[in-house]
Amino acid sequence: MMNDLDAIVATAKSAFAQARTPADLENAKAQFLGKSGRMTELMKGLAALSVDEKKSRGAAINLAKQAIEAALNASRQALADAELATQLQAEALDVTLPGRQRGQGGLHPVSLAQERIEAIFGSMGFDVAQGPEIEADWFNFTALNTPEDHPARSMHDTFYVEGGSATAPNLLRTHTSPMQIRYAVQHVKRHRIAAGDSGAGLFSGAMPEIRVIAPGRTYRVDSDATHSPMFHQVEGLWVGENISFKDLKSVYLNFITTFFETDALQLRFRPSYFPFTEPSAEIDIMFESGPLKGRWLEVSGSGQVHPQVIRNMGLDPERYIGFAFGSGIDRLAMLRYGVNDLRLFFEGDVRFLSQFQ
Ligand code: 2NL
Repeated sequence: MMNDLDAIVATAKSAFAQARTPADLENAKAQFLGKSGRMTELMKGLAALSVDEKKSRGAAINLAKQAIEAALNASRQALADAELATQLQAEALDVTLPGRQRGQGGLHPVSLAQERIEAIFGSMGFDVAQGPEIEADWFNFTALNTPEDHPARSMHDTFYVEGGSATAPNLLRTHTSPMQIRYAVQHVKRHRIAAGDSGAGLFSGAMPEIRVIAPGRTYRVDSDATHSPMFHQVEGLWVGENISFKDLKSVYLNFITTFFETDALQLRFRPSYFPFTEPSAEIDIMFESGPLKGRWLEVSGSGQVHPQVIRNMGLDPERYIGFAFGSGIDRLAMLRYGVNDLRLFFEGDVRFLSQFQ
């Protein structure tokens, strides 16, 4: 038979065990050990007993109280342990997981292609010239021997911008050749002054060769799967006293085999027409292996710089002659990286771009 004290101890133990929080537990404690708790009430009851009864009843109550305190401490400890376990669980750290890193950026494939082009022509002694994308009509068309009524000058093909005049409109350059004109004019000015020349008229004195490429953004009113209103071009120019098509062929062949990292390709010149070169030729290549094998691919326009363009550089065409070419960087990048839609380059989709890191 359970006496009244054992019953209180059992009730206290089960009340403590049910406590889910320290606050629950302290409330339960108050019911048994507090000022008006069950044990305190029992102690008060001792006053009415005889000395002998007080002794034995008091000892029994004390034992019960100690049992309740022990159960309370055990429950406090259990709650603290559980809380610690929960906290450790929440803060669990798997030191074997890979670290979280800041995303690694990378160059755009068109920039990668442009860097390769600059390095390759740099190794052949070409300077790299960069300049304005908003150009004057003179540098973009007239200096390049483009007739006043040439269709390329129409609003249909060229983006004209505010700020120019009717006779000298400002436009978005349609190729990077205007930069080569700027470069050539500066080159000629500098060297004729260095040679003690007065600087008037066309220059026919001695001068170091002009060897330059002009890479960069260009703009035309055109937009479909193979044309973007903004695209990238690289033009090359080599002007000296005896620079011929054989130099163009060796330079371009060296460039294209290095760019694509293969000698297994053929190169051909196909007669063409540009206002700024005479004669003019398209340059085609054909890979002898790989996924593009066996198809002629147009990669550049080229030609011997037109005498009028040589004059517009300030040079005497009786002494100076050379070649020029213009290639689309985007198209070269598509061929090199196996991209089949030009628009992928300009949509900014990270899933596409991150493949080039
Ligand atoms: C094309 C055609 C070409 C040139 C660009 C050039 C530059 C100067 C003088 C003479 Cl400064 N010519 N550039 C010459 C022939 C062709 O590019 O369709 N490119 C994609």
